Amino acid sequence: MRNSFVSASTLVSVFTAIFLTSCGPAPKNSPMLSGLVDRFEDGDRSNELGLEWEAIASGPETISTLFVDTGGFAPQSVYYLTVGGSRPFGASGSEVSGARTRLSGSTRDGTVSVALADVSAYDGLSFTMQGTPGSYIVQLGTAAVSDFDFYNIYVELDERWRAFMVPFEDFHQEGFGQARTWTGTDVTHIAFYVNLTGPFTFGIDDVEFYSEQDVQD
Ligand SMILES: [Ca+2]
Ligand SMILES: [Ca+2]
Repeated sequence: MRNSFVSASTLVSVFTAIFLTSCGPAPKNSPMLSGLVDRFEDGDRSNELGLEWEAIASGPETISTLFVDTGGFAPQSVYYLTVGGSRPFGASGSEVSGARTRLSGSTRDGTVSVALADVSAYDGLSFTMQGTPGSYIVQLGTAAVSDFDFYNIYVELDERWRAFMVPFEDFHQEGFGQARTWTGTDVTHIAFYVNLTGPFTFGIDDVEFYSEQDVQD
């Protein structure tokens, strides 16, 4: 009984948030219905909230493109996201290259508008990746951070798929901006960037917020 009540009320708040934000005023924080961000199994470039994955390349000679490819981490996976590009030798930390998906905001055509994602019910982010051997950055953005000093973790990849489960407390600001306490109530984006330089290709799949309780059940 309790479960059905919770899911019904969550559903109502998400719908409320979608309609409220399309009408204008300050975005509200809405709990994510499920922790799932994307497994790419529908073959498109929109996440489960309906917001797009975007190729991000900032800085001279920095290139990034993305497309949905066949395969993935799990044996039953049909699709995953491939990111390819290059990042010049000596590129600075702000010259990023990779992929980003928003968890708040609107699509360009205005058909989807999502309030700030409240993931405080979850304990961390899980995802699977593989890629050109080297170091990569996985980033969580929040509305409280206004100077780009978002929360990062670093992972080492090679061509083999690997599954990661990273608790929120392992994500850290770099320290060039103002320190902000992580609340999980105002998440704006997830990004996957290369930390290596040179040409690269990497894959992303199974992006999901997890709770320890669900993992143990
Ligand atoms: Ca998949
Ligand atoms: Ca999709």
